[in-house]
Amino acid sequence: MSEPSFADTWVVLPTYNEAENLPAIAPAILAALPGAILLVVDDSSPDGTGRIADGMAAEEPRIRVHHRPGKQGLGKAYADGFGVALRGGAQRIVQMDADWSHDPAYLPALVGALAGGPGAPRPEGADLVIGSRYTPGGGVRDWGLGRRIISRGGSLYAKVILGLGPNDLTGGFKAWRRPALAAIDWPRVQAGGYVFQIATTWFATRAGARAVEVPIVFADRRVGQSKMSRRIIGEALIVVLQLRWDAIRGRTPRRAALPPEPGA
Ligand SMILES: Nc1nc2c(ncn2[C@@H]2O[C@H](COP(=O)(O)OP(=O)(O)OP(=O)(O)O)[C@@H](O)[C@H]2O)c(=O)[nH]1
Ligand SMILES: [Mg+2]
Repeated sequence: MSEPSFADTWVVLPTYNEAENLPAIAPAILAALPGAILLVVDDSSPDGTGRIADGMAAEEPRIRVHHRPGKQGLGKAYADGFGVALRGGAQRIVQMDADWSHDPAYLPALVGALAGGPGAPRPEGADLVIGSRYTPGGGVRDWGLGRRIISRGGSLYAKVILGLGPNDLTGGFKAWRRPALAAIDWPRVQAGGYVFQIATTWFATRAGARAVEVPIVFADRRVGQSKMSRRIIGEALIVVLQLRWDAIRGRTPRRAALPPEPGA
C-alpha cells in the first residue's frame, strides 16, 4: 500500500520565542504528514527562532519561513500565514502551536477527518476539523483546576451564545479546507488569541462550513513562558456578545453550504 501524500497540505506554525521547541517539532510535523509544507510564521522573535527557521528551510525545501517585522499577536500571524498558504496553492491548511501543546501525532487524524469516509467522525467529510479537548477521548494534561474551569467555561459560553456545534471553541489545533478559510469575513475577525479561534470558527460555519471535532489531549507548553492573561479572557467574553449582536442585526447571514470558490 502506498503512503498517503499530503502534497496539497500546508501546516501554518506561528512562533514567538520558540527557539528551544522549533528544531524538534518541525521534523515531527513533516514526518507526520509526508509531502506537506511547513510554513513557520515568526514575528522577529528576540531569541532567534526566525534565524533557526531560515537555517532549517535552507536544508529542507518543505520548510518555508514568513518573517514579520515585530510581535503583532497570534491572530494576525495566523491570518497572514493563511494568506501565504492560500496564495501558494494550499488545499488543506492546518494551524497549530509550536510549543508541543498540539502533538504532531494527531495530524493524520485531523487532516484525514476533512476527507471523511467510513469510520470518520463525519463520514461525508468536513470543511473544518477541530482538535478538541472537550469531545469523548479528548482532554488536558498538566492543567490546574483554575485553568480547566476558565477554558471549559469559555468554550461553553461561546457555544451557548453563538449556538455553535463544536464544544472546543478556543483551541488552536484545526484543519481547514481551502473554501472554508476563503469564506471567512476576515476584516471582521478580531486578532486576539482566544477571540481569533472563536471568530474564525463562527464566520466559517455561518458561511456554510461543516465542522467536526476529533479528540486531542492537550499538553502544557514544554519550555518557555506562558503568555495567558486576564485581558485576553475579558476581550473574548465581550467579542462573543458582539458577534451574536451583529448576527441578530442581520450582518452575518447563515448559509447552508460554502459558496464555490471563484475560478474553482
Ligand atoms: N508569530 C507569532 N506567534 C505567536 C505570537 N504569540 C504567540 N505565538 C505562537 O503561537 C503559539 C501559541 O502561543 P502560546 O504562547 O503557546 O499561547 P497559549 O498556548 O495560549 O499559552 P501558553 O502555552 O500557556 O503560553 C506558539 O507557537 C507561540 O510561539 C505572536 O505574536 N506572533
Ligand atoms: Mg501554548
